[in-house]
Amino acid sequence: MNKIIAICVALCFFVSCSDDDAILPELKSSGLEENQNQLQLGKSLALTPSLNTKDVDYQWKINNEVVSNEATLLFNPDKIGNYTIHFSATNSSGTAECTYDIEVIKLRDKVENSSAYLTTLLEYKPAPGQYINEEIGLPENAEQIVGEPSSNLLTLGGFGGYVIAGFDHTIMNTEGKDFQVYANSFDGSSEAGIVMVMFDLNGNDKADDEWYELKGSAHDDPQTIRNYTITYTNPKGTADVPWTDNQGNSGVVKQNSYHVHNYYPEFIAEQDQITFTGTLLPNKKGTNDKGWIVIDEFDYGYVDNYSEEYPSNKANQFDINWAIDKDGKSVTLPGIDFVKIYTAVNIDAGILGEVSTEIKGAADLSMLN
Ligand SMILES: [Ca+2]
Ligand SMILES: [Ca+2]
Ligand SMILES: [Ca+2]
Repeated sequence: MNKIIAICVALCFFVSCSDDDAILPELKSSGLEENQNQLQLGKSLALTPSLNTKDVDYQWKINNEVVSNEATLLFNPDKIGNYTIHFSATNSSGTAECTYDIEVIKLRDKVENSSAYLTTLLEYKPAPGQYINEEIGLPENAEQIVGEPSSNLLTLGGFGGYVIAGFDHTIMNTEGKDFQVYANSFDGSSEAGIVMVMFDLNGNDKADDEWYELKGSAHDDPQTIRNYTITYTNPKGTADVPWTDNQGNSGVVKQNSYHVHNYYPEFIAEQDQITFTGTLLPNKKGTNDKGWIVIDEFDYGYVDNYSEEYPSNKANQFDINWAIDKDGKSVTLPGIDFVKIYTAVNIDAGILGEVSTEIKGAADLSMLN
């Protein structure tokens, strides 16, 4: 069971009775509303179970420690985590009990000066590509995805190349789409990238929690390959970059005459080989009526993809509810703090070179007009 979506209802019952004169204590309600199993750190929760009698001794325990003998517990935790709260009301006739499971989470709330856009670049590790080691494929350029998007691009190279960046607040998972990623797609040039998202569950402002893939429209396509792995070898010079994958295929990221230099990223730590793993999307390469190479779009759910919402936003929009875990199961996240975007196709587009996702930035939709 996923911790985040754990549905923890209050379990209430009465335990024993005797033939004493006191009224047997009975719970009318737990005092906990539905969907109240999550509490934001810094907020408090008043628990007042309603009983048929006040002629009882109250006891509250938090994680097995007695903390109060009042009728109401003001739960005011100072740490995130999972709490088991136990209530009992006892008199000479018996006991009524109630258990509450509360998950305390920390959201990085929007404040007055919060930015709608990415505020922190955490990692840029592109795969080989024709633009790598030149302007739009250099680490000093990667910072340009922070802040309001400009005309500047960041290329991620071939399959698996990625960038990780963060927002200065938690983007809440609201009804419908929650954030967008800016790119340079146009009709016939969709270079699909997958978005992974992370909620700062441990509340330490660091991207050290779990990544969840956002599933797009090709998720159930039989040609989509999850856990696709590719390894590129550095030719250490101006030459094609060889690759092998875990499907028994091999090939090269081919040199072209427009970009004459090594396509293997010369600024990453791995200077012999680099391996990337992710979900490989189907190859939508074709030719149009003029005979030009085109890469068709997916319906929704990918970056640098000419889907329906793209032309008016110059961006692809995403719903946090599309998140799936590593087994492909849907998860419900309260919000997200970090994104990881990677090129999700392995396509040689001939004269156009390898297909590589480009991005310009990302934004919290709740903060755009
Ligand atoms: Ca949403
Ligand atoms: Ca964290
Ligand atoms: Ca592009």
